[in-house]
Amino acid sequence: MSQTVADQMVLTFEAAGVKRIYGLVGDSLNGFTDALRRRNTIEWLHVRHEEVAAFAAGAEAHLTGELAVCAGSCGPGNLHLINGLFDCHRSRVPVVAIAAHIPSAEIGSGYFQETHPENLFKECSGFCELVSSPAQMPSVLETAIRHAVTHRCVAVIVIPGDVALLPASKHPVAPAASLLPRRPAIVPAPETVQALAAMLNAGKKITLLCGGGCAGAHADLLRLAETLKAPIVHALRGKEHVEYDNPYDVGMTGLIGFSSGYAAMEACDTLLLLGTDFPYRQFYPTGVNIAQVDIRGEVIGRRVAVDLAVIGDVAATIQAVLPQLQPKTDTRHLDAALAHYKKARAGLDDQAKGGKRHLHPQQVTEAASRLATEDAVFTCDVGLPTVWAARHLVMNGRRRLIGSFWHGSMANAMSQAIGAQAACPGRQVISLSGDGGFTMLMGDLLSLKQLNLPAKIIVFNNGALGFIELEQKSSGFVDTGTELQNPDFAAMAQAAGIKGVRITSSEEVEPGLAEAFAHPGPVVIDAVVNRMELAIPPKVTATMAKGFTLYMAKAVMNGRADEVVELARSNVLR
Ligand SMILES: Cc1ncc(C[n+]2csc(CCOP(=O)(O)OP(=O)(O)O)c2C)c(N)n1
Ligand SMILES: [Mg+2]
Repeated sequence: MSQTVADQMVLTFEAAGVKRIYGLVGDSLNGFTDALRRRNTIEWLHVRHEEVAAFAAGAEAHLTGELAVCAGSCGPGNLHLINGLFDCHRSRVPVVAIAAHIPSAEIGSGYFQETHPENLFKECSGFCELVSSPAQMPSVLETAIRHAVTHRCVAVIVIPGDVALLPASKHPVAPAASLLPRRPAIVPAPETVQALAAMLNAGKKITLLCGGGCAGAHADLLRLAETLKAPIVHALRGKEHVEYDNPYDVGMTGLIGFSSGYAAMEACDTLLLLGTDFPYRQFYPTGVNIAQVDIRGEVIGRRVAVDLAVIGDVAATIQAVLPQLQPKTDTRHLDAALAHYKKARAGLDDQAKGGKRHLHPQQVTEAASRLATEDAVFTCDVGLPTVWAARHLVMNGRRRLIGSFWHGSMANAMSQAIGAQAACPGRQVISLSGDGGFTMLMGDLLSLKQLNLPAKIIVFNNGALGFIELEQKSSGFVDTGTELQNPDFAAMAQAAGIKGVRITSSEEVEPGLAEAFAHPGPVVIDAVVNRMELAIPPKVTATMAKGFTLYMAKAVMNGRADEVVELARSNVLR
């Protein structure tokens, strides 16, 4: 049999080092999956929902830094990829998606399952093209791959099922050295480095805000902080890269951050933003000098007015500027920030202690962090699980943390755990799932068993869409539509042939997690946690207090006085 376009696609992915493709089969995709089956070099990981395939590919790309691939069949099949792809695109991880398409002769006829993927995928990709002929395919796929790895984004190739089955063109398969160009180091211009040095030398109280762009720059950051006697605040995406082994760490800022991170930014006279696009304007200080370092010049200054824009890698920029810095000796700003952090940290650690009356999610997270392996991969669902992860997971430079930190979609955690576990079979993978997030894409619990992925899924079973409930209460709304009536998730897992562990009290946390982590296969840990946890962010404390007062008044008026008492009790009498 002569080589088909689909065969050629498989060979190209193989050359690009792709080990597995996540997806779900369908008529229009059969040519491709059959080519995969015949060639037998790339694994087909079939999931129950295409959204999971996209999240899983994104997690693989996040962990490995390499290209990952997902695929969906025509119409609804690839439409289901979209939410997960938005997450990949906004998290800036290299993913190629194959969107199989209806028969080429029918495009535009209003055919069964017809959509226009080039339009649909436009917003969640940096490259999206329709392949209409065999001669066109190699160049489109190669460009998609180069686009994804160069810009760390999603690239989509739309291909009608019949085109995939046509004989391939005579185009040779590109080698890896051509498909996967290495990103060069970006060093800022010499006059920019001088201007940065001048600003930092003039500053008396300097604070660093560090984001995901600080990956790989830990040692450089510490040298900079030491030279400047500067506290290091991080945004959530910076946590896995900057928080560990860091004597200058003063915590996270932002809506779900804690007070010391916010205070260290408020107290400075010079703020240096390093590899962060931290979006919340209200958390930036006013009336201070600000320099921002990023590899993408276009994102500089879009959150806060900056005095100096620096295009460069974080590590390369620090290395360039350090020789021009006069080491500072005054440690008062740093000392104050560290003292504040110590207090804030103690308060948080206190919340993670076992409660007498309730099982607190903070305790479960802290114990999971303590009992997990040194190179564990954690994923956390959007909602309160992200808050607990940000505050109670301890990173060490080898552990990883993946969430939906830009797109902010629910149901990311278990889906990402699937990709993380598939890409790193030897590592412990722990999903911190909300009961809302878990049940949203619960069908793919079955994939853990079917694909033999031993991920540990901790479900924070608080019987509610908790984060939103908290938001509603804190803005003075009486909470509506947030109740979740759940089954016993551990029993449900058992019924599906997956180990289930149910934890209902503080004493059961350690033995329950230890048992789950020791199990060689997948496990669902149903942690029945307190519904009414207060996770009050720093700057909004005052407004929240007002909101809570209003809420309580409304709740009392609505005959829910018991709840008000319970809320107060469960947070005071832990
Ligand atoms: C797909 C999607 N739908 C809705 C939301 C809005 N939202 C954000 S967090 C949240 C609640 C999450 O509930 P759960 O997973 O149970 O976590 P909890 O906060 O209760 O721990 C909702 C509805 C969202 N972010 N994504
Ligand atoms: Mg919940």
